[in-house]
Amino acid sequence: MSGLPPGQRAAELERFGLPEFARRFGAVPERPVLTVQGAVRYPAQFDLAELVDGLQVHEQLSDLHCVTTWSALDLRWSGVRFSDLAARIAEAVSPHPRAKWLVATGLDGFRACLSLDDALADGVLAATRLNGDPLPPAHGAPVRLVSADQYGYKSVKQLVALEYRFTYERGSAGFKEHPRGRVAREERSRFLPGPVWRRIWAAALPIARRPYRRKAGHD
Ligand SMILES: Nc1nc2c(c(=O)[nH]1)N[C@H]1C(S)=C(S)[C@@H](COP(=O)(O)O)O[C@H]1N2
Ligand SMILES: [Mo]
Repeated sequence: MSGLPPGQRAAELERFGLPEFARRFGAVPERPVLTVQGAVRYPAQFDLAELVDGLQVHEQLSDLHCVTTWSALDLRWSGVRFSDLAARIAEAVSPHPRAKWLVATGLDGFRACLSLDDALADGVLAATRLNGDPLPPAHGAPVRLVSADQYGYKSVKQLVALEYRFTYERGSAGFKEHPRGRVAREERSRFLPGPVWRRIWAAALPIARRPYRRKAGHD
C-alpha cells in the first residue's frame, strides 16, 4: 500500500496478462456461474450472484504488482473476502481435507494455482468493484480474485472455475508462475532468484504489453 516492493515501478493500471491471452477476451455472461470441482465430494456449479448474496461487503486499498515489474498503486477494490466465499463453497462441495491447492480459471481460460493458505489469507478478495465503479470486464468483471500479497498472475480476472487439488499444478504461465508468488519475498518465477528474474521481466515488459495496447486501441 505504501512504498514499492523490491524491483517494482509505479504505473497506471491497464489491461495486461500473458501475451497469448490479449485477444481472448470474452463477453461477460448474463448469468455468471462458478464451477467448483477437483478434490471435492460434491462438484457443483453455482450461480455467482446467489453465491455472494448476503456475504459481508469488504473494501480494500491495495496495490497490484505484476511480475514484469510494474505496480498499480492504491487500487480501491470492493467485493467479498475470498475466505468468506470459500467457506460458503466448502459447505456445499466438501473439499477433501488433504486438498492444499486451488486452481482458479478465468473466462479466457487463464489459470493460476494458489496454495489454499495463500488464497484464504487476509487481503484476498473476490472483487466486483474498482475505485467506486463496477469492475470493468477488462479488469475482471463480473468477479476477480485480488490477492494483494502475491504477484498479479494469481489475481485471476473473470473467475469462472475453482479446482481443489492435492498438489501444485502449473498454471497458464508455466514455470514463469511461482507456486507461492509472494511479492515481499520476490518469488517472481521458478528456478532463478527474484533479482535475476527482475531484469529478464523488465526487458520483456514492452513486448508483453504490445498485444494488449494494440487490442485496447481497437476496442
Ligand atoms: N483471466 C485472466 N486473469 C489474469 C490474467 C489473464 O491473462 N487472464 N493476467 C494476470 C496478470 S499476469 C496480471 S499482471 C493481472 C493484470 O490485471 P489487469 O489487467 O487488471 O491490469 O491480471 C492477472 N489475471
Ligand atoms: Mo502479470
